[in-house]
Amino acid sequence: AYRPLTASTLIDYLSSLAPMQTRLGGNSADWTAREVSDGNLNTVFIVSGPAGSVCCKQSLPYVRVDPAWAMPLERTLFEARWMQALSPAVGHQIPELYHLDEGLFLIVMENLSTHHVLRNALIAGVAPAGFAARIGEFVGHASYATSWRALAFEDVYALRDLFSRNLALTRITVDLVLTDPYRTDCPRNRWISPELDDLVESLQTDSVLHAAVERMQERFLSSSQALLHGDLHTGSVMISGDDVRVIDGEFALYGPIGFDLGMFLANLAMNAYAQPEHDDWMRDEIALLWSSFRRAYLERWEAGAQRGDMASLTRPASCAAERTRFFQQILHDCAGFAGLELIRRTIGFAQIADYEAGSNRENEIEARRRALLTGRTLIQKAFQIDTIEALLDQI
Ligand code: SR1
Ligand code: MG
Repeated sequence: AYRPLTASTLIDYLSSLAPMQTRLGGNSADWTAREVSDGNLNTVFIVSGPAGSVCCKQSLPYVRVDPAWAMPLERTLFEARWMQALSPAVGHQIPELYHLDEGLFLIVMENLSTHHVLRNALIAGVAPAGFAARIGEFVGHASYATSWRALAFEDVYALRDLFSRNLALTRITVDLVLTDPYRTDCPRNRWISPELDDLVESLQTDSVLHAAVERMQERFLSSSQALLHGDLHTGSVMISGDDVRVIDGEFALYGPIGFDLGMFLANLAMNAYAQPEHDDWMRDEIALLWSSFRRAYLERWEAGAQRGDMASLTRPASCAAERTRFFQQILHDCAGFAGLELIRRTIGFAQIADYEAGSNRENEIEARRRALLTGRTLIQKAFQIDTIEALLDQI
């Protein structure tokens, strides 16, 4: 039966699992559990023993950072299914899943003990240059492997049906990312200074912008290109040297590939707005994100080892025009969704720590203003942005 675990009840539970006894070693009396919850939704513990350690993540029946907001428990099940669906395609770019308890809504997985959350490493300025190439590869490999190009339509339908039941977290995205920031009557919105009032009001009353947001809502809700991570910001990545891991797949769903790319890209841009000394660095990372994604996806497409119904007629090498169209559409989506992420992380419910890393409040307000203005431009011009250089110019 479900019950929220504490450090000590978690140790009792793990001691009843033979594989955990082997993995942690010794006697359970020698094990320690430390709560390291950091994200908005769940509790996370690291359990260590003489032979090793594991990371345990459990759903709560509410949003961890806002207990008044009730939330169904299923999210850890979707995270486990996401790990299982992707691990053949992306290998160790995600943590290894050791155990899932469907009653406790608990995942036990690899503890990335030497890794740091990328957002924190960026704020501290210690992330190694080039990390975004690994994220581009991850998105390329994950999206190809779960696409209509790689799988028979029956297999895509099965996966898509499974993740189409991820209703509660998809609802969060539809509300928090795609809708709330543009409403004048949403109590979840907040911004740090009256100096932003005019700009926020213009975002919330501009019908031309709202029509462009609606176009992105349509892309998100009606395009099922591949299995997405669904929340790919810099807090969903852990890094240790050149070992870059994508975590927290609980928002997984079928959707447009540009959603994952745009969300990640926007978080790099906001880091540079908050810490202008990172400007050239983040520009390089964004260019790398795109080129690595494109290369990784194309590699798998051209190898053609997996062939689904969408790839049954052509040889990839012979369809350059189709390749160009395909990547251009992803870039359009990427630009539009990056715009939405810039705005929601600046005035919505879930804001980011990067903004507070700047030297003073005036700079923070300026960074937020830049994000809002750029977000609006990207949403409105998304479908005219045909190259990564043009996207970088807008950012
Ligand atoms: C209530 S959850 C708020 C945000 O946290 C998650 O990480 C997602 O980004 C979500 O939008
Ligand atoms: Mg998360």
